Amino acid sequence: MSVNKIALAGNPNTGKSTLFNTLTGLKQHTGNWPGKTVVHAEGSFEHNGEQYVLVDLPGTYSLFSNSADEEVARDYIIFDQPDATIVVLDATSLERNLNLALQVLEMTNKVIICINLIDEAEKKGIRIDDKKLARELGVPVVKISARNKKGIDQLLDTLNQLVHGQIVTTPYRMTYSKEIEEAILKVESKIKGYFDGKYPSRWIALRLLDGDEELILKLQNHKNNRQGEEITNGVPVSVKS
Ligand SMILES: Nc1nc2c(ncn2[C@@H]2O[C@H](COP(=O)(O)OP(=O)(O)OP(=O)(O)O)[C@@H](O)[C@H]2O)c(=O)[nH]1
Ligand SMILES: [Mg+2]
Repeated sequence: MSVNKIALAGNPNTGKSTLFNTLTGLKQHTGNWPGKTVVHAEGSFEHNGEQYVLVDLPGTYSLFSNSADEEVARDYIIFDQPDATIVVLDATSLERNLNLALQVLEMTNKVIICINLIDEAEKKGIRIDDKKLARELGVPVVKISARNKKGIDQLLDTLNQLVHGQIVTTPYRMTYSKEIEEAILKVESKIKGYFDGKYPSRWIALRLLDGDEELILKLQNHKNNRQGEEITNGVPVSVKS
């Protein structure tokens, strides 16, 4: 049976680790990400007979690799290509939190928006129209309270449907000016050919147009390391000689 890799992303202090602990209980390992003094927590759980590995990414406000935390979170989504990324948002400051959500939506189709601290929002009289948000963002939106263990079953059922392809997403993507969109198209077609469509080409095109040279080196390294490997279900498997 295959194991589904799930990432938890979000701003600092949105309850990612609380959700992580709720889902994984005591089945977790912690350490540092390779070469970084950034805590890595990984745990596992089962739902409906399905196995999941959950990775608690560092909390960040963006994913532009301006810090070790951002780099770790970005690289995990781009290179490890989880089966789903749950973006945890704070219901009491949605507007600020949606910035990171939009960045994740540009990187992958497999996203669930999880609005946490819904109990706090209710206390403050904030009402969130999750259905409207889901329509506008093109991905499932689930409201939870990780601390009070509310909405967890719905989150897990949504996750189950997403990893089985029963939910098809159409993530919201920013449209830029005509000049930028033309430049994206040109760069994107080259990227698709060069990387065999393995990475999110529009997102890479945007990063390259932004002058992220370090990303080019990383992508090249990743491509070279993958040569001689066969990819099965998104997981590299060494080819037997
Ligand atoms: N009221 C309420 N508080 C919550 C909920 N979920 C988490 N918290 C609290 O929010 C605070 C931050 O939670 P964490 O789980 O540490 O947040 P985090 O996203 O892992 O934070 P970083 O690791 O710093 O990015 C803690 O005090 C939690 O107890 C919730 O559903 N309701
Ligand atoms: Mg945490």
